[in-house]
Amino acid sequence: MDGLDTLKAKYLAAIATAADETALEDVRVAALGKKGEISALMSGLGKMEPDARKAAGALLNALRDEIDAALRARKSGLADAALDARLKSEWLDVTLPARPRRTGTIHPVSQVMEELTAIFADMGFAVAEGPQVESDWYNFDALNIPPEHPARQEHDTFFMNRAAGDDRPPHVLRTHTSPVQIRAMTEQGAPIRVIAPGRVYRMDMDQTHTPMFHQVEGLCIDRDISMANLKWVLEEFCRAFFEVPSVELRFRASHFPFTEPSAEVDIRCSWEGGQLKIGTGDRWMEILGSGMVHPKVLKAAGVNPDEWQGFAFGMGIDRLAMLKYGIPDLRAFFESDLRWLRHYGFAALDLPTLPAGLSR
Ligand code: 2NM
Repeated sequence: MDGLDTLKAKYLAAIATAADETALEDVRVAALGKKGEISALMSGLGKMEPDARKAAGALLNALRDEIDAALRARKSGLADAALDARLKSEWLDVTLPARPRRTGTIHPVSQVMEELTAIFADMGFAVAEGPQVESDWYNFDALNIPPEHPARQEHDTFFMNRAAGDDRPPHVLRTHTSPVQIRAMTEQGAPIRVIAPGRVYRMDMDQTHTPMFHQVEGLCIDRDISMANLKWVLEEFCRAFFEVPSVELRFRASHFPFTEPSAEVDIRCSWEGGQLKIGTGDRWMEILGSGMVHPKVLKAAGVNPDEWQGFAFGMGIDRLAMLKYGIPDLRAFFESDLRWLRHYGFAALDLPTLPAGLSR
């Protein structure tokens, strides 16, 4: 049994240098397998004298246990190393975005519509919608605009075609969103508080006009609503929309067929170094039209003017967007130029809310 130390050294070295679990298994089979070297020595014990067998058996058992322990230790070391290698090669950053960022953007008009909806919702106004092709009754008659009014004439209004022989008055592309408010009053009655944002159409095309543009109108009817309520609502809107600490508004007497009295509203601003600042300054800029809804308009919408009264106002959304976001050319709004959209567009999913800040 003198060769046991050599045997032990040989197997311990083979175990230490086995490159992977397969090589290690080969070493185990060679040493401790049924036909392995140590197993063979153990089978030989039977032919020995009892005393010699006892001594040799104890030595062989110790050698087998030592080799077995070394095999197990090496095996768990190789398994750990294999797992480490796998984790390294199969590593995946699950926080990476699934797709490239910002494949599309929110148009400034949509952004401003979301902003003003959030502001007016906070003041209790619901959003109302209606058709873009309207009857002339909803677009004109109900709003106290008589047939001979210049706004009705061909040069302002888009008229839809009628079939030959059909001599009913033609439908029109709505020239303002007021018909939406007539429909809302007719359906819901008073009291009512709504805004109507949307597309409107007028036959006009130059530096500052496009045949389709966007308007928002507001309507608030209750038992004792006055111009004072109108002024507060408009100031609150302008302060929130332009994201400034305070604004000053000026009401100028004006005329609209659907309101009495009527007022055009200017906002204080400054124009310094080519930079427009809204809210304070030594200049005034017109931003909207407004007034107390005419009794004839309330009556047309089925609301009793002896019981109810209130204000209405209207302003251009495209112009609001140009003022707030410093966009110089109105016509670029509707050209679908991807470079323009990427430049002036807003990140999708960044919806404007009052608590988070409208435009961030
Ligand atoms: C404006 C100016 C003044 C207005 C009136 C109505 C309705 F339907 F209630 F009569 N809606 N909007 C209104 C009033 C619109 O735009 C410059």
